Amino acid sequence: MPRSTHAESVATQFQVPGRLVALQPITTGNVNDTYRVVCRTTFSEEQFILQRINKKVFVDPAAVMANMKAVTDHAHSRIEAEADDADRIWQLPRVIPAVDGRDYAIDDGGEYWRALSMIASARSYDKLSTPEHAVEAGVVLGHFQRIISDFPAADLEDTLPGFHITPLYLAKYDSIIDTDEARQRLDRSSEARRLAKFVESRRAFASVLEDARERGELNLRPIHGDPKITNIMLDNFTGKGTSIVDLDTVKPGLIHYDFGDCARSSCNPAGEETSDLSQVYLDVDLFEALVRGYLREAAAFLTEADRHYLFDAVRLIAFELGLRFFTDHLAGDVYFKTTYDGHNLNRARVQFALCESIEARETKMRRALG
Ligand code: GN1
Ligand code: MG
Repeated sequence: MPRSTHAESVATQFQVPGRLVALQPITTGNVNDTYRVVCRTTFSEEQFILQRINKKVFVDPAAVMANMKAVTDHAHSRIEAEADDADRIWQLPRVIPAVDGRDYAIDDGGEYWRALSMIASARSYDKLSTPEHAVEAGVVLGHFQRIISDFPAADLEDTLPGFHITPLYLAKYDSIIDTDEARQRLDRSSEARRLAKFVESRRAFASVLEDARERGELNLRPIHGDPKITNIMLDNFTGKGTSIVDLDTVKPGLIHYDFGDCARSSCNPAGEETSDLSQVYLDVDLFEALVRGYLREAAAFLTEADRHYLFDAVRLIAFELGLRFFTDHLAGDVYFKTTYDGHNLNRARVQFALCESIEARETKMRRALG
């Protein structure tokens, strides 16, 4: 059965009133399959997000959903409690229960699906271009981290062991680079060989955050895990940040992974899918604005040591994502979805170019961080 047929049969298994009218694929994610579902009754319409959880990546989908449910319940009550004093209406997707009461439904093929409420009258962007938008991206990330900062990280399961632990991605790379598939791909492309050299030249830096964590300078907290710019929603009516979505990577981690991922995706005006490396750079004005927005919320919970490592986090997460894309290219594109040959190689080129640009702007970026 094609996946969309499964999607259609599973779309009616959640507690949403009405009959199924439409099922539209949303193609932006690199891992899960996502659809917008429209259901109608005789007097109203309800839309929601339906997602097939990629079991190759998330081996325990039920644990992913337990994390998502616990953190969103907590965040919703914090949002409610602060609503009267807030400068906007904050939104956050709600996990919609299946008809049997579980937080997911399983289709005939054993695939796990979840339903999430839609964020009303808001949209996200692949890249950003104005400082105002950057401020909003920073505020949204800082706000989310703040309202979950008092949720005990120990109550969350580690649903993606090794996620954002750069030395482990390096170890994976080392195990792939010697395979026949990788050697063939390296032989075929001088760009691939150039990227391999890039990895070697940054090897020593890869453990900067994990070393700090081992020394006790940084601590595990609940994190979003994937706060790239496409996961941050702005209110259509006010232009203000209103929500962060894509909550399946919520788990214990370093808040630095989040800050680094948000900054590297927000402050590269070319976006992560460009193939024109001359357009890829870290825009310091956007970064300065992002930091301003972020600190407005995050100053309340960041320690001195946390702040010290924020620059390294941006450099590291750009490097790490490049390394993950490059490793996947060498492995034959087994993790990230691709739409053309060499897609992951190109994505890696972009992140490594961004990493170099971040290095060149270190002084200015550290100044912006205060
Ligand atoms: C993946 O699936 P998506 O697009 O939300 C990846 C992130 C990467 C991102 C890069 C679980 O996120 O870590 O930063 O692609 N998610 C997972 O676009 O690996
Ligand atoms: Mg994601």
